[in-house]
Amino acid sequence: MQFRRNTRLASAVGLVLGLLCAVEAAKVNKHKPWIETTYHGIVTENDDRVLLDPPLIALDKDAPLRYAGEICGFRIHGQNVPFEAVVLDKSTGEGVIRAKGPLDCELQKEHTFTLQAYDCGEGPDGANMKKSHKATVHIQVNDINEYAPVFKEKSYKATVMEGKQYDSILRVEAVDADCSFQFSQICSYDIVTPEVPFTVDKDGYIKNTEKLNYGKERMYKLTVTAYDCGKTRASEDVVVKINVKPTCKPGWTGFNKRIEYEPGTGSLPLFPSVHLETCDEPITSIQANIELETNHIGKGCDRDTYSEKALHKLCGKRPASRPHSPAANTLLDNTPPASIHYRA
Ligand SMILES: [Ca+2]
Ligand SMILES: [Ca+2]
Ligand SMILES: [Ca+2]
Repeated sequence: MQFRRNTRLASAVGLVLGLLCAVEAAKVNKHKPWIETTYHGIVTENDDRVLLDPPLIALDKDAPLRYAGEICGFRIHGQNVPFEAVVLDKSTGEGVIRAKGPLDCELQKEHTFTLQAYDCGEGPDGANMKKSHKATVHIQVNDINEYAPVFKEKSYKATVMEGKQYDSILRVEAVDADCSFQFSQICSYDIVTPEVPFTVDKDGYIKNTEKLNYGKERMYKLTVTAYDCGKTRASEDVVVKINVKPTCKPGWTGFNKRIEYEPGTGSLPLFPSVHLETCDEPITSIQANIELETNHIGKGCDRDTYSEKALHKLCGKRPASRPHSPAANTLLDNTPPASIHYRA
């Protein structure tokens, strides 16, 4: 009996001493937690996992003491920071940073804020809790290729001269709303229409691969598309119309070389709608020679036997009329169907 009583007493004393020691030890929180000074993180937009370098671990020299040596939390400082930091393991101080919601790289590419770790204090109530210094955290939001290239114009058109080789006829241009260079840059343009004598380069400049012929094709209609550097094709291809203009030749137009005239019908304008094509070149002087010829001289026409005066009368010549310029309404005098020679 004596032996059993002594054993009980010793156990009770030991328990009390042990508890006292534990309480005494827990009351001492000597050290504040320690974290790195700078962290760099990467998160992909529309994801919440942040890959942190170095990994987030808060150390406390009071470890392995309960409470004082444990990490109870991380605190983020900054306005509207879309991240939170949580403790994964109190005793190792391991934690993670994660996005509170989906991130949009197109809205904001980078986030910077400060982070602080705190230990568990001296007991379950967290009394005398100690905080670490503030670390700076930079987080970069990685892009997802969500946007397709979009052409700036609804359609494009240009006019080219036939027989000419162009370095550039026109430029098509597409833009892309993604936030990264890779997914927003246009890497290539492509002419979708097969077998057309045109190429497009990576900057969107279109040129002809051979000289064009107005007689063969007056207008080309090309469909062009664009790809971003993530190989996403434009949401809508664009139409490019290229008109071929015939080569300009300077000279007179708008007249007939042969004119029928019935004797006795009075005066007849020879060139009522004649036009001098100058091909937009500057003019220094214009010279025009008009020669009228009959077709039937020597073929039984008897009018040559008339005197000039009689011919004038017969053909109804007005006294003052005299051919002067092809552009004016030159009057046909006594000449039957005529050939006109001109020089400009
Ligand atoms: Ca501590
Ligand atoms: Ca994106
Ligand atoms: Ca894109």
